[in-house]
Formats: sequence, structure tokens, C-alpha cells
Amino acid sequence: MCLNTLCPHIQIASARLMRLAVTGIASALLVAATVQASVRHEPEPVVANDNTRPAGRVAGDTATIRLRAAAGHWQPEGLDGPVLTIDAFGEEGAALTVPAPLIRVAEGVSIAVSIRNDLTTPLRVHGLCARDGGACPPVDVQPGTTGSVRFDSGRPGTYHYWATSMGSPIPFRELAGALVVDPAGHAPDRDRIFVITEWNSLTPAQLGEILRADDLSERFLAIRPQLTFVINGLSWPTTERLTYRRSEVVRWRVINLTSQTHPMHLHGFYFTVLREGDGRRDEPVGGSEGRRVVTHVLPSGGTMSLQWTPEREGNWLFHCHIMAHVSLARRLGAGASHDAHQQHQHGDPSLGMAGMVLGITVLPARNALPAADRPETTPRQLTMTVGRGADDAQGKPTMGFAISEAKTPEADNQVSSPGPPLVLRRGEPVEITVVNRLAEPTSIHWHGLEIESYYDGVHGWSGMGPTTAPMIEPDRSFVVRITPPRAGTFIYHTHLHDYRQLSSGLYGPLIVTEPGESYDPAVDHVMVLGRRDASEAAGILADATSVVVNGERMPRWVWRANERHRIRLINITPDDILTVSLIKEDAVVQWRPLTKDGAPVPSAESEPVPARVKIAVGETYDFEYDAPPGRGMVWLDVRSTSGKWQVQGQVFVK
Ligand SMILES: [Cu+2]
Repeated sequence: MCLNTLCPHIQIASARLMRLAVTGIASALLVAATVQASVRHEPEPVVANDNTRPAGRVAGDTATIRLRAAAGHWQPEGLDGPVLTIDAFGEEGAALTVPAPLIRVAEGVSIAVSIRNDLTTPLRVHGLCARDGGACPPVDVQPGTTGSVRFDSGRPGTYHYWATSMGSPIPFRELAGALVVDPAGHAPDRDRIFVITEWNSLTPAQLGEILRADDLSERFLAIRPQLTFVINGLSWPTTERLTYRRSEVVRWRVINLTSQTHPMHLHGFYFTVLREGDGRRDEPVGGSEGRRVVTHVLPSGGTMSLQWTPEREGNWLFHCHIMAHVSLARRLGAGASHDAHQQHQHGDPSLGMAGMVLGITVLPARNALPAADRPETTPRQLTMTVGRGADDAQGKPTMGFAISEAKTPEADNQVSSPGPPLVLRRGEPVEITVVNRLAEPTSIHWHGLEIESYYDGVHGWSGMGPTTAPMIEPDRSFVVRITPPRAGTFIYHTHLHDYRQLSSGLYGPLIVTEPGESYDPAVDHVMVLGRRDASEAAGILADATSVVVNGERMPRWVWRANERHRIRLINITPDDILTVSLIKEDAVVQWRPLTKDGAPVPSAESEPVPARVKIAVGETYDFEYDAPPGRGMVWLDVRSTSGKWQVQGQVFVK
């Protein structure tokens, strides 16, 4: 299971890649030893590359790009942050950059790239080849020499190139950048390109030792390297702040040049994934419609092109939903003291997060008319009490929620952990008074809901200008106003990036029904994947934790035979990507995909398929399952992506 900072190493250790890596590193170290005396450059400053300016120059139908690789000093957390010594690319005559210089040409242009290696180690460069379906051999450049390569653009799309001075078989460090081919005859989109890269404190020698070891996990634990993920060379809260006008169309290309998978989540709005790729190919997604999501999984080496329209003003976030990738443990500088209390401090610009997070501010439209007065309707009143639950079977404290249909909480409110379904109706205004009965502050995010910024649940950020939402302190309350515009399956959860709060049960399902429909738990089944007892120490997720469904290790349901059932699957574990299947008599049954993140799936994908889905943290999926007549048993099988069994639930059909 890829839960934590061990992941790069587990991934690299797959047998085929391992051989490659080890030979690469061995030869790298050998050559470095012999040439070190002849090539030595002082590290130079590295600047962040916002990917708005293509490298090189175009003359006729040829783009000429002159790259160099050298040692640099990089400050991903800004000038007050720590200085990292890294290998980086730059253009000849310009500063080194992270990510590497942007290669962007029109389709049909021939690309001539030279690569001067000012490092003391050989460099292997991947991805400098035509995107035409052919092979893409790497280019090796010895220290102190210049290599060159010339290739045609190939097909339009979002691609990448990357290099390693450590013999890594996958993009692993900072020598990596975007390669974009625009369609011939079209001016480039007014888009933005975001390249996610990763850094860790391993030296090539340490990496080589870990890759060669059988007990690589233990070795990694023994070294405990620092690790961080950055967007366009910077770590939150230093990442670029994006500003858009309401109703303007936003187009992004996102490229994952890390060893990890990242489920990328946008607050407050759907985005439509139009294309995705792996660096070599780039293909349309979901037919002509694209795929409407609030979270999209970007695998290692993966790319996506997406579009969204900010319809509401205020502050929003786009971030990886894996807590280990955005927790304060990813902060390298002052935040090395990443105790939970730090994120509770008012005015802390980190919001308790670090690494791969982008902040977005949506301003009013240029010629905005004053907002029309909303019709006077009395909102439905709900109270959501956040409190301490009963201790679990191991005697550990839990946290949870109680929801009541009134403006004031009932005195004897018993919280359930995780929280009960919060059922709202499309188009019906509701006021939820969130009452904090914990001994610590919290803040609740309404994941996937198209909501006003102020109520989005990111304390110190949600809102606009000086008016941002407060943390909900103990014995205080916060009134949230929501009018859900869409029926579907969503999530409420603590937005403190705190393993303890989340894995103690501060999450629950949020269901929006169509007006006039009611939520019928006899045929409408919520399955919330969570994790119990998770905690993070020095960036390593403790092992003694378990995946649970609706809070249970062995959940059970009784479903009516010969009836159509709706399954609402939610993953709100801290860090997991899980494979969920429905199995009957050793065979996967059929189900019909209905929605992803609350939005209908593309019509081409709504046919019955085998009941197996990979679901990452921050995703929801709805399926329809027709229970056959007669008695029977269906198993809910939940596994990690490596196939390790996590939860087995029983569905009694009768
Ligand atoms: Cu991530």
C-alpha cells in the first residue's frame, strides 16, 4: 500500500525498474568518481519557472533550445526558506529553473535541443522525441560534454521531459519540465501550465543503497529523509496566487513529474477533464463531454488538460487530497516544527498545509450587474454538533457528529463516528449551525458542494478580502448557509490537515436529493471509506491503522432481493487509493455507473460494467446494482492498489 513517504521507494523497487535503477546509479557513481576533478561548478541560484514563457527561439520551422544542467541552490519555500542544493536545468545564458524550461511549439515544428552537462555525473534525459507513437530512447550526456537531439513535434498535446543524474527510472527529482505541442494554425490557448515536482533529501549514494536493499522500507525509515512536493517550483504558501474574474473560462494543463499519484481536488467548483496522457500520448477523456469532477487522479508521469468556470467570488484552493502530500510535515523550513497547534494559530498563512496547494481568488466579473435580491425563503434549520464520541473497542477516543432538525442542539445529542448522512435537498436553502463541543478547534469543509466561498470551511482563507471564515473554537458555533444546486453524493469533513481529527471520525456522507425525493436507506446505501487511528510522525504514517467502511472493519448490510439498489461510495481516508469490488460466488457482479463526485458520468460510460472501481481520497462514485431474486450473499471487497486486503463487508440479499 502506498500510504506515505515510502511510496517512491516501493514503486521504484518493482523488479524491472529496480535493475535499471541500480545499473544506472552504479555507473553514475563510477563515472562521477573519475571526472569529478575536471568538472566543478559552484551551485548557482535556481529560480521558480511559472511556465508562461517558452524556451529557445523559433526560426522558420525549427525551434532551437539550448539547455544546460548544473548544480543549483533552490529555495522552494521562498527567500526565507531553507536552501537546497539540487541538479537543475536552465537555458544557456539564463538562470537554472525548477521546473525545467518550458518547451512549447506548434505542431509540425522541428525541435533541436542541445544539452550541456555541467554536473559531475552523467545525465540521462527522457522525453526528447516526437510524439508520433514511435519509441523514445533516452539521451545520455557525459559530464563536461554537450549532447544534442532533433525531433519533430508530433501530435498536439501536453507532454513532459525529464532527466536524472541519479539513475532513477521514473521522474524523481527536479530535472523535469513541460513539453507542449499546440495545434498547427491555432494561437496557443490562454492556458496555464502547472508542473508538479518532488524533492527529497536522499543523496545518490543513499538512494542506491535503498534500491539495492531487500528491506528497503526499514532502510528508508532509518534514514527518514525530508520530502516535499511543489507546483511550478514553489511550495505552499509560497506558490503562485491565481486571480480570475467571475465567469471567465480557466484552462489548465497539469503535469505530474513526481514518483507519486496525486488526487487533485478543486474547492467550490467542478472542473472538466478534457484530455489526459502519460507524457508520450495525450487523448480525449469521456468522449465529447469530458469528465466533470471535483477530484481527478493524476498518476506518476501523468498529464491532464482541464477547464472550469469560476461562478462564485472569493478564495478557493486546488490541492492534492492525500494528507501526507500537503501536511505541514512537507514544510522544510520553520515548519519542521509542524505541531498540530501551529495550524490553529490565527493569521498563519499556511492554513495548516504545505507543498502542492494553489490559492485562487475569484474577483467580480468586469461588467458585473448588482446581484439580484434573492427571493425571501425561510431556510431549513439544522444543527450539526461536533463532539467526542464513545471510546472505540480499543479504548481509543473518537470524534463525530450529531445532526438535528432544529436551530439549537439537543442537550443529550449523541455523536456518531463517523458522522451520519447529512441529507439536503437540491434548491432548498439550509442554515446549518455547526456547534463545536470538542476541547479543540475545528473547521468543516463541504467537499464537492458548489457553495459560497465564506462557508467552504478553510479557516483564515474562505471568504473574500478581510472577511475570511474563522476557526470554530471550542464551545463556539458557525452558521453555514447552503443552497445545493445539484443532487448527488458529497462529503463533509474536517479541513484541519490533521490525521487525528480525520481518523477519529470527523467525516461523514453528504447526500443531496432531488426535490420531492426522499433518501431511502433501504435501497440507497452509503459506503464511506475511512481510516481509523492514523497519525503522522516525522512524515511517516503510523502502521497500526486500519481502513474502515462506515466506521466498521467488517460492515454488514441486508438488502432486498429482486430490487434496484443505489450504492454511494465515498473515500475520505487520509491517504488511500483503494480498489472496491462487489463479488458474488467468486465472480465480480455487474453495476451501472451513475455519477462521479455527484456529476453524471459521460453517457459513453453509463453502461453496466464489472463492479470494480479504483477510488482515491476525495472521490465519490454512485452505482446502480440490481439485486437478483432469491437469497444470496454479495461481498464488498476493499483492497489497496497493491492488492492487499483491507476490508471485507457482507451484503445479505433476501
Ligand atoms: Cu498527492
